[in-house]
Amino acid sequence: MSTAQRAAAPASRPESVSAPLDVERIRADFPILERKIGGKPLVYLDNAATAQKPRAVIDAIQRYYREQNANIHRAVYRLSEEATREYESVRARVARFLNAAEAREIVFVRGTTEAINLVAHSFVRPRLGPGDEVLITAMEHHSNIVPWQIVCEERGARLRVAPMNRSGELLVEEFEKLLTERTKIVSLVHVSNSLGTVNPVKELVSLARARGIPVLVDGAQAAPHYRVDVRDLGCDFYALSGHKLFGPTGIGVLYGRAELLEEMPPYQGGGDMILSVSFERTTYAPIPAKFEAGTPHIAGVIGLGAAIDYLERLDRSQIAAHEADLLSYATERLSEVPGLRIIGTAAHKAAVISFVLEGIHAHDVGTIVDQEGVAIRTGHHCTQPVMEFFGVPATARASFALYNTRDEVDALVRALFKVREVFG
Ligand code: 7TS
Repeated sequence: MSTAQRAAAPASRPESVSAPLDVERIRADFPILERKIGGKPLVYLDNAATAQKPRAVIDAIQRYYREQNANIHRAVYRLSEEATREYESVRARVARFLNAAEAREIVFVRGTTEAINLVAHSFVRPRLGPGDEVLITAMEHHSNIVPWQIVCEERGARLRVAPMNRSGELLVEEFEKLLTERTKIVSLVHVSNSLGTVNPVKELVSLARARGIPVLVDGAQAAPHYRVDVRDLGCDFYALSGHKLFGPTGIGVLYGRAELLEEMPPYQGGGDMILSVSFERTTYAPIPAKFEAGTPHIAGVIGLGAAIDYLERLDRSQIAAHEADLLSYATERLSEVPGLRIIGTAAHKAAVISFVLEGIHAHDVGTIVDQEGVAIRTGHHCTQPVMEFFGVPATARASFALYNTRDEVDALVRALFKVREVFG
């Protein structure tokens, strides 16, 4: 099965999974899950916003600061060499994690947002003229809308939006119709953060690439849950955030095909991204250093490496099966709550459930379930156009990760019945 098919697999595939995920063992790896909130066990269901961190990640960051802290790439002493080696070894591990062809195709950035901005400004902006188009989809996060608006406005280009249906599924035929000789890039989300939709990325990439159009995939919500193979997907760029992948905040990855990264001008100027500097002329370092100006988030990279190692030690298909089970169980249980409507009912969904409770504002829902120790996100989830499409100001959203359990789904449902009680 290809990556895209695997990522798009709607339900658990128990036949392909040897044993269920040992969730209790996994929970023991995440110290924060021992916390109580107002005397009640924390039920953390906001994993799409950020995931919790296993001890391995926390320890790796601490070890770096306690034992290895030095700036990288610029000193001959052992400590700095050690830190440099660690930092660069994570690049190689990320490349393997994404099945990139080479480590130099991995650029460390602050997160998905910065990765998209980098591509918008360095790759697309110079190629964009009046009348040209950038194609996104109707379910993008603001970070995959606004950077394109900025460059389109500056260059007199046009942002086009491929529509979705009322289930939150992309209309592939409409997408295809919007691919023209004017399209300079397609930038689309792999898994929607507010609807949970898993897009058929491999198919969409191949439609665009067949017309010579480069594709960026926003993988912020996909990488934590599915095995991503950038070469199998065939995309030109892939963006992800470390903090959603059980790693630290402030670190993320831009994968870019070497050929394209090499053509691109630097995004920021400064130390570490140059070969030589004079007042007359500066020459740039080869990729990926060209895109990593200044002292990077060394501890973040090391923490990200530990997060990837942690995930690699687990069976990703077991994780996918466990999350699919949580999705179907939660979908079923939530339907018992009177007046609850799920927003986003795509056939291929990740374990993200947005919902509204008739007559009650999402923020009130969030506040009351918090009193029961249940953390869910409420609001527009940085997808205001999605809210507008579904005609709601906001939703409540439960998003699951490998350490969540059916008991936690039950806790959410109990808390929602309390909300109903309070609001009558
Ligand atoms: N793309 C998607 C699909 C996202 O879900 C997010 C963050 C981003 C991009 C931006 O990632 P960042 O790490 O650069 O901020 N999504 C969410 C969310 O759903 N709730 O809080 C942040």
